Amino acid sequence: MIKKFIIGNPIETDSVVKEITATPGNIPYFVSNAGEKSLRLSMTPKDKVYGLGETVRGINKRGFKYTSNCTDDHVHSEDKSSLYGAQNFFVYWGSDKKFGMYVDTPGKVSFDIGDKEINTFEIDFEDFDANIYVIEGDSVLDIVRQFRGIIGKSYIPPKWAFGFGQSRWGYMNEQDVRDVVDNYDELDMPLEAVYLDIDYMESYKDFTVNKERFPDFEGFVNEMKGRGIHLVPIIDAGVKIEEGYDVYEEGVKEGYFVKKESGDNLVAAVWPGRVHFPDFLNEKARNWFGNKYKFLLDQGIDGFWNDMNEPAIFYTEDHLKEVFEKIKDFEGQNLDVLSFFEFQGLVAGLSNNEDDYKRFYHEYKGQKVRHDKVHNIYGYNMTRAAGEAFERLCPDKKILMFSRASYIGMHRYGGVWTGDNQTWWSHLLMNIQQMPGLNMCGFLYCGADTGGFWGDTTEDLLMRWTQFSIFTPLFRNHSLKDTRNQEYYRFTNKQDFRNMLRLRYALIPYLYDQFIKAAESDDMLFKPLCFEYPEDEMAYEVEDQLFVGDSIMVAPVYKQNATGRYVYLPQDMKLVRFRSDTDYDEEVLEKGNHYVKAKLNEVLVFVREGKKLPLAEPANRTGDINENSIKYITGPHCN
Ligand code: MIG
Repeated sequence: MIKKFIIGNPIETDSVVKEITATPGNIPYFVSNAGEKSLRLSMTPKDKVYGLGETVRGINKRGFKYTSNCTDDHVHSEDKSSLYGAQNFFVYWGSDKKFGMYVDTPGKVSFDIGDKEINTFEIDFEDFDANIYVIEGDSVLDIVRQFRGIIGKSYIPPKWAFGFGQSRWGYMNEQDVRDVVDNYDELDMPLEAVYLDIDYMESYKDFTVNKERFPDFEGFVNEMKGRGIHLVPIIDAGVKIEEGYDVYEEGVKEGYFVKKESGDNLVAAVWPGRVHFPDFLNEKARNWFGNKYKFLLDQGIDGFWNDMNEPAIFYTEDHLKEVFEKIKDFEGQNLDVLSFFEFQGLVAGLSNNEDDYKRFYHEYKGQKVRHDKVHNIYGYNMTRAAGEAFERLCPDKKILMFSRASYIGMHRYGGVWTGDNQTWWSHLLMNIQQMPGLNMCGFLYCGADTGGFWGDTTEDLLMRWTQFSIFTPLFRNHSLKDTRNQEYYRFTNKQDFRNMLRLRYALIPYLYDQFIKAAESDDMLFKPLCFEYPEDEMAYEVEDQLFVGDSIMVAPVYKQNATGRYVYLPQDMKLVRFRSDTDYDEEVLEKGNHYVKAKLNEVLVFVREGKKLPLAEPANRTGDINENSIKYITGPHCN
């Protein structure tokens, strides 16, 4: 059962697609305090809170404050309240209170779940305006299903998007890309896609291709297609200011860019230097920008990733001017403890500055709205622009699309990747723990930069990370320019990596099938143990194992130098220790705790009681997997 409550005068986000009549009166469970712009609830120590999408820390969100405020911050340490996404849905699973809540507001909102006061859950609003949906149900999964039922079906990518994608910021030209494909092919390693980062563009201009680096782009796309490889270019939110550049000129002429109070287009800077930001909230601008993807679609491109759409801002021209002015005052002075840090902060504070988000306006649903009031739906609407355009331009074809910034509602148009992580073991664990929260909020097609984006990866970290990523719908190895190259063929144990890639391809029929089922039935692909075993006290303790679909549980090794790990089985299961799709040992283990060995080249999968895991004979491309080759590994008590 779902009830809607309205606080103040909310700005609509189009995230809920089902018409629900608002119930007058107070929001249940919480005490509302309009003066403090907050909702407050007393928790008992055993109560649990799940959800909130892509956030730091564990699966049970208690013990920290999370702020929905799409942020370009690449240091996802556990003290960070805001990452790239804003997904305001959670399930409260307490001893006497059990409910789900979706706080639909496009501005900033914080969920303090026992941070300031250990047993108090406080939702703090920047503006006390929101549509609140309260959902009652029999179980966490039932509440999730009901919630997903009102936000519309999750995006389904083409099947090839379950193949493996190699990426790196630093592939400069077609030869770099060709080399990657050659290397994978030579070692007979599966590969499906190569990602094109900003260097494919001409001067970082969206919907252009650098002619020197890719002299015949369409020909190159076809050459790759002939080899079964998809090229997936990046698209950035900012549009370069440059005379003669059609996207810039049309946007100016039609008034499609975001504007300052004065009515002038906002001048901000990102990769190309000065840019304007398209007003994705304006329906006309959204249609216009969406149609621009045609430039690449027409050349055979069938997948994209949308970046920098929080939006990330290096600086705004106005703020930069102010800083240059202020800096003069510091010249020739004795910079002491206070003045030095103030001076340093002037420049450091230029990028992604909160005040800059108050300098510009959108034309949203016929109203002029200041950006900070709708900040969290900007990236969502960029991806919506693309998704809606694909429906117009190529209704019969599925296009791969995922985004960095997100808000609930965007899950209908694309997936997400979790942005710039680090080459840290803790970020492998974070990747594992973020998946259920994302799934709860409708984001099924997701994954992280396997191996870590910032910093130099190590072979063992990449191996363990890969052993988890072979289960995530988006499986991409991506890294930052000038860090250690981390394509799989660069390492000592190439055969082990090849085996893991082949295992992924053996699993694709299962994963895709389970994905489609989850999308169609508003279910989750990755489930924490306690969602399926709510009566099992121990299951609530386990935050590093997940069910993947109906048949299996994974227990990734995410610690440096570990040669095994403790695993909790909520029921009898069959352990399958995979070294490759054909080389594995099996053992039935009883419900309870076990220490399970896993060498660096071994991945642990547990087949559930009464279930079967289908494994296909792998191929190097998704389209070459022969579904008739499927064999089954059966769980215990399976007939
Ligand atoms: O801030 O396009 O998260 O994946 O390689 C850097 C360059 C801009 C950020 C993305 C990252 C991508 C990078 N981009």
